[in-house]
Amino acid sequence: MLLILKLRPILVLALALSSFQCQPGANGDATPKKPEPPPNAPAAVYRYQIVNMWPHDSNAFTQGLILSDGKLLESTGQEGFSSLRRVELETGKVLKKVDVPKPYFAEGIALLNGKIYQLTWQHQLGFIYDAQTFERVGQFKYTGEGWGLATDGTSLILSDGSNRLRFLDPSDFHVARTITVLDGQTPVNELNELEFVQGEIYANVWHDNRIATINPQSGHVTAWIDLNGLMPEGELQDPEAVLNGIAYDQANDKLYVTGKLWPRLFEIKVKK
Ligand SMILES: [Ca+2]
Repeated sequence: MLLILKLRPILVLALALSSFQCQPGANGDATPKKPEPPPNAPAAVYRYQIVNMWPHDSNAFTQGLILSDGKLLESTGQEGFSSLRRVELETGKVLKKVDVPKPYFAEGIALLNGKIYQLTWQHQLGFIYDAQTFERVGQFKYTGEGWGLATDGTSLILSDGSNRLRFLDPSDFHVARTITVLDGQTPVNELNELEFVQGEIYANVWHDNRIATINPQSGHVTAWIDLNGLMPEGELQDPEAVLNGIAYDQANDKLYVTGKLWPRLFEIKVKK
């Protein structure tokens, strides 16, 4: 009995240590991870608040949107109207523009290490520009369609109209990995314009007024940002004038959204 009593403090200490060591991260990673709902759970739905509203070129068929150094970078689509632009946020004024010639239909863009990467829809060819001068400095190939593009700072993340996202290595454009995007167990297809926001991928979904927020490791939709009502439908004439275009100002934690042929661009705050 006396022996057990003497051993007990050691036992308690050992248990405390083992439970401490098992705490966060099963693989030894002590970094606290954002809790994720179980895979089968439906994603949360968030609403929004308009912080600011700015003019946007209602002839711009927006396919890619980025914020860099306080200016917008925008890619516009449609054959014969495709372009890469630098745009003044507050006025919508186009400060610099290069046209993408026929037959190309420009799609998503990403900015990585001083270069802008721009997809084309069906030509399996991307263009690379110097981010300052817009001089074309190269091109790259990929299979399938090109829809949206973003970067996590290492890879280029490409959507192709399916529920798959490809992570391309920018050194040689090989597919480093892919994720399949699911809301619970439902595939989320037609993923379009993309943005990397605080460790998650934000994705427009074609003809949907909601943005999916996606875990870049698992592909699970963690939430929907419901933007219904943001742009009154009565003000849009073209059925293809849909929500498309997400830009994130990392330095100031500001989120911007617009749509194809929309006359306005919005800064929004997500209400969780
Ligand atoms: Ca974007």
